[in-house]
Amino acid sequence: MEDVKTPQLSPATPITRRSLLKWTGLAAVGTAALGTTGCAGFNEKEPLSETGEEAKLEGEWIPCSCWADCGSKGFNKALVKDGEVVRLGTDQTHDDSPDCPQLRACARGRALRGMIFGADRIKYPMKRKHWQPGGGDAANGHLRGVDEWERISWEEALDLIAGEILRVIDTYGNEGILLPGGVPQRLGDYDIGRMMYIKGGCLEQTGAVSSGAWTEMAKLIGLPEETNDRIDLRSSEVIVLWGSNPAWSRAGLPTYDYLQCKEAGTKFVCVDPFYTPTAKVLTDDYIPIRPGTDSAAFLAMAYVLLTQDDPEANPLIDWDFLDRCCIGFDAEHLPEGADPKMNYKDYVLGTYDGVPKTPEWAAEICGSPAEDLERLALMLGGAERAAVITAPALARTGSGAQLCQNLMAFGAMAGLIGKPGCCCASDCGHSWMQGGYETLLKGGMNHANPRNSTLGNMERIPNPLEYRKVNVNEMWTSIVDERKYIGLDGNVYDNNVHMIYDRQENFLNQGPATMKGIEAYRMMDTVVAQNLVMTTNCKYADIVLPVASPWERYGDLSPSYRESIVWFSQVVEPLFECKSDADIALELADRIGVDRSVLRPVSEKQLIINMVAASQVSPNCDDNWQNLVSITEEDLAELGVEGEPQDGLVPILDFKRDGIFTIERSEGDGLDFIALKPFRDDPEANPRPTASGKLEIYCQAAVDKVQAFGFKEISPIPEYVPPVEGYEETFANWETKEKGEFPFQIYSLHILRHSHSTFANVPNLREAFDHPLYMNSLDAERLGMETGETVLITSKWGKCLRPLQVTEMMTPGVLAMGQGAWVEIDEETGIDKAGCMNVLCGPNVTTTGYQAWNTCICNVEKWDGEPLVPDYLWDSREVFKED
Ligand SMILES: Nc1nc2c(c(=O)[nH]1)N[C@H]1C(S)=C(S)[C@@H](COP(=O)(O)OP(=O)(O)OC[C@H]3O[C@@H](n4cnc5c(=O)[nH]c(N)nc54)[C@H](O)[C@@H]3O)O[C@H]1N2
Ligand SMILES: Nc1nc2c(c(=O)[nH]1)N[C@H]1C(S)=C(S)[C@@H](COP(=O)(O)OP(=O)(O)OC[C@H]3O[C@@H](n4cnc5c(=O)[nH]c(N)nc54)[C@H](O)[C@@H]3O)O[C@H]1N2
Ligand SMILES: [Mo]
Repeated sequence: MEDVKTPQLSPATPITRRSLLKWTGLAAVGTAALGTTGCAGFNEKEPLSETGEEAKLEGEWIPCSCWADCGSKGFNKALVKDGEVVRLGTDQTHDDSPDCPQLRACARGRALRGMIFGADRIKYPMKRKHWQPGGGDAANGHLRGVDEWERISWEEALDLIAGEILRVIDTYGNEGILLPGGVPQRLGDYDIGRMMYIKGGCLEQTGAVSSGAWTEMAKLIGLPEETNDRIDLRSSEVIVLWGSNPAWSRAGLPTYDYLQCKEAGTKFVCVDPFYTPTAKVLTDDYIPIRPGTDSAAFLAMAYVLLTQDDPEANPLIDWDFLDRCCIGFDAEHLPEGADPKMNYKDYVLGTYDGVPKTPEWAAEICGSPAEDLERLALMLGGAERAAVITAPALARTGSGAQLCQNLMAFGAMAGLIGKPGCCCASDCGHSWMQGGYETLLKGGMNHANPRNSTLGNMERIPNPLEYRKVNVNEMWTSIVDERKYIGLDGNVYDNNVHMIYDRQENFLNQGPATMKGIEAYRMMDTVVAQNLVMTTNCKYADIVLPVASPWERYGDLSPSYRESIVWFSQVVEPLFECKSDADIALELADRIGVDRSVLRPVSEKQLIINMVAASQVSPNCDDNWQNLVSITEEDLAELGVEGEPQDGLVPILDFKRDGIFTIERSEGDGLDFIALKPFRDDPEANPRPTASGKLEIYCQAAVDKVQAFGFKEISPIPEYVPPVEGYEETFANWETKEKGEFPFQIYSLHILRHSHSTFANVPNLREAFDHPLYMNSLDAERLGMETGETVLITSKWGKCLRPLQVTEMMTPGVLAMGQGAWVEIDEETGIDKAGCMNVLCGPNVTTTGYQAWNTCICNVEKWDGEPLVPDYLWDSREVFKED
């Protein structure tokens, strides 16, 4: 990866013991849990023993896995000695082998100490100096983000928050309180959220995050986000990684698994705007493409198959599958009442619109050479064993809905669905879900597996205002501009939000249009944020509460891979004055008149044990589910919880000690997962959950669904639709190819430095993994720009600075940078110097309301102000410093 690394911009400050202490914040922490520190490295407080054997280290190893919402899911453990974490370790429960690899921790998991004990850790409840309750001028909203902080007591903080909740509900109704956040959350979700639901509801955000358009389209058209599992894929002749960069965004095992495929003879092709680190390791063949234009490429490949297929001499199309398993491919396979002209085949051939979707037609749009698209189509059409695996990134574009349908249509046509070594799917962004939902293990928790939502036996309470959620793309504009939004039920509502309560997310930073978000925050009566560290939403809040991290609580249960599950336990006592989300909710509940026994019928410990007890395993992958853990009366007494004894595969206390359970896999073990195989084999017996039971290349349900959302319209068949802020909009004149005010496309990458905005403050990770703006050398030459210089990026929505990385690995005309940096606005110029991608991304509404970060346009200029200092040298956001 050295060639994509930004050279240092100024000589690095030598790392002294003092500066290391300052960075990790360890020196500042006064609790016994932390103690003194050495300088061997931020994770290694003690040098390895002379022989290097971990076993010789004293202390207790406690499973302490990382909870960040990231694609990796490695396993972490902490060596705790005298109440201090002295070392981090990883999975050693079994020998490492390609078939049954250890779940090694990634760089971010290894940096957990730097975050948990770091300087940005929030220590005490705080109030913004010039904020007063009651709304109006007393809030001094314009000072959010720049005001001073005062330390206050928990009593005062909770009384103020409860008072504001009651006042806002009283004055504006329950929809006066907004709880942002679009990612399914852990236990925290059932605390403040649950409290508000019991209290009559609150306004929440809607709009798919990770999976983009797939979230709705997968159900409507019938193609799940499921690839075949890692061992089956070793039998593929070709795997096309169509915009997928596991070396960065699934930093656990997926790249290693793909290496096993390569070892077994699989050829890799990569289609991506970026010649990624994954492509460098795996691919024999690379095809560039512009963001948001993939549908055009798939249509062109379909054109090649349709025009060159010869069922006898050169079979390229799986006519049998199209006939049995799909609707909408041609005029003979349309649902009743459909316009016979509206079919995929005639659209591809241009029969009615006069535009044949040839490779040359596509090349002009997507920038991929026409001959490459033709070559790839011929490689895939009718292939014995070939897979096209995309990242969800492609569906996080303005034309993501069409992309989903196009991928499915091409895959069905080429015969790549439902067979060993074949699949055509999005890999859904998380290694623990690779191989689909057909896991061999199901944790008894909520969002791990849709087949089990016991939530540790805690009854789910719905939000009474569920039907009117505000779409994330309108969340800030409906406060700042229109004051109206379209609810989930399709009705238009007034935006009445006067209070924002931020919990386990950082959506001001992570949702589109951060600058609009800051404006919206500044218009509020009251903003509360509770977090571990001083994230963006805390910085712009009025009251900030310090939260105990999962290391400081009873622990949590987390799926880790198709065949592994992790249970991690408490490592240290809560730091400073931190409290868990659960305890904060209970104390607020008392103050706002919510019954704490309904809010929290069981303790956190009991809840987790309930989930562990409810976890199940299907070791033979045959739907014969068994309990994961056995429990005896003695175990219950030892754990101090209630429950029933049960039989299971592992004694519960062994699982608690080891923290990880893995089903050993081997080739030919019969546990492979092949997506959609039962459906291909017998579509009548195993229908898809679509209106027709088949894969819907013609999908009326999608038309209806999109209409119900009220933002856009969609065709029933997969077309190419230029997205808002797509390539086409970089031109003032498409015909003459004269560029416009925003001549570049820019898109986000999930980079190794952080998991979204989590870990983005850890200096060691900032230094280890840079965060530049990637630009092709042809563009740089034309603009007279060089690697290392600071450049100014301007979009319709904001401006930010970045050091430039000139590279041949980015498609010309396309720029990219990592997402997740904590926005750092210069109040005088309004320019963000941290490189927060959402300063640039627009709140552009999409078909089904998902977020379209990867279609954004911008300009880039030389910067004549002060050059950026490398961000690992920046001050922390520590508020109350302790010497
Ligand atoms: N290190 C790290 N890993 C993570 C995360 C993190 O924050 N940091 N987040 C995790 C989460 S929650 C998620 S949802 C996943 C997201 O995972 P992904 O969607 O896989 O991640 P991205 O980096 O956005 O995109 C992957 C690849 O798609 C390419 N790409 C982007 N847009 C397009 C396009 O329009 N067309 C084509 N052909 N290619 C495109 C990019 O160049 C990149 O190589 O990552 C997970 N993994
Ligand atoms: N431009 C652009 N933006 C993107 C993306 C992109 O590709 N491009 N990707 C998007 C994707 S896929 C995702 S999933 C989202 C993720 O966006 P978010 O869901 O906002 O995720 P994080 O930024 O990791 O923020 C999680 C926060 O929760 C805090 N936290 C962790 N545990 C606890 C706890 O127990 N209690 C409390 N109170 N707080 C806790 C963490 O410290 C952290 O600040 O970002 C999205 N944003
Ligand atoms: Mo995500």
